[in-house]
Amino acid sequence: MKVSKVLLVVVILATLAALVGCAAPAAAPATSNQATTSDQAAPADQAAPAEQGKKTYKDLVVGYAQLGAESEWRTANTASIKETADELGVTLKFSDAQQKQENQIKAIRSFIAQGVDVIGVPPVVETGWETVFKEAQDAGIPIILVDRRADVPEDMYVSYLGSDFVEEGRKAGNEMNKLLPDGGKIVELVGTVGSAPANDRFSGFRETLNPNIEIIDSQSGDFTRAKGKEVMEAFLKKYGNEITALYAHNDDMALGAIQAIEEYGLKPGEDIKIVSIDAVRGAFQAMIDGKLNVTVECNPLLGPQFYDLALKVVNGEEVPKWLPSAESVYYPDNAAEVLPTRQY
Ligand code: GYE
Repeated sequence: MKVSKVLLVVVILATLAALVGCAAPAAAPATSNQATTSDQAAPADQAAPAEQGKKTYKDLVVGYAQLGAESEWRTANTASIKETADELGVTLKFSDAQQKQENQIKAIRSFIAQGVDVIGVPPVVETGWETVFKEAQDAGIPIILVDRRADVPEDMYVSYLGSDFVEEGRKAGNEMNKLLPDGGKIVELVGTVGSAPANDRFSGFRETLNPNIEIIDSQSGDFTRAKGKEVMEAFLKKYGNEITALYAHNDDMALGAIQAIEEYGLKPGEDIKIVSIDAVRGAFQAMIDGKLNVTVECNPLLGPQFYDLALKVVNGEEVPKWLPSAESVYYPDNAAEVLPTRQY
């Protein structure tokens, strides 16, 4: 019995050993999996030298195909792009397209020829970018959309840094509802035709506007003060006292319209309520003067986030497809208090 007990123990041990032995090959794939993982992790293991090989702001050469100088917003945006490059030591190649897509395309082609690391572009209009973006892609130069979106497949740009223009339009609609609780007839100054902010501020506004408010006319003022004034003059000529309020897609057009309304002999902000977008300093002054009722913020100070994205992109780091900016709404009651704190 003792012998058979010993035998049993031996058999059990042998079985266990065999099992362990069997387990070994079974574990092998796991080991090789680990090997695969560590193979994949190899670049990370070599992270130290790779880190050293990473670019810094001082190595970065960026081309920025600015769209123009049409508004206070744009002036602040250009300053942010230029000043931040100086502060960080980034080499910036900057061009101003004077609101013309063909000039932006030319600038992008010249940046490609110069072999910059990254191209930043605020597309003046949404369509017509695929050919030139493809040229940049073929040259291995990443495109970052800044401020305005382009209507291209998502793989043609690495990231979009900018505002939620639809949300801005919705906010403007809500503000108009508050100003006109009993309804009214309004006119609209649209931004540059075909641009992302004009398209989205147009549609977002209509999402929230009360049905008792009628939009009696809607024309483009191309985001400029001069055009805003001119179009408002035409509105006044056509509709006169019928107009109860104005929705302007940016502050500059609202400021131009304010002049037109005063020249026509009506009080902006009272006889004709005004809601606009951007929250530039000129809008705060107009609110202090009682000539503008609301401005919805759109942040132009995109320089720091832009170069942060650009550096991450050239170093192969992951970046979000859309980086939205945080924005507010401002009213006349505290405009005097807020104005000195505004950076644009
Ligand atoms: O609101 C307007 C400017 O693209 C967000 O362009 C920008 C717009 C801004 O001219 O003032």
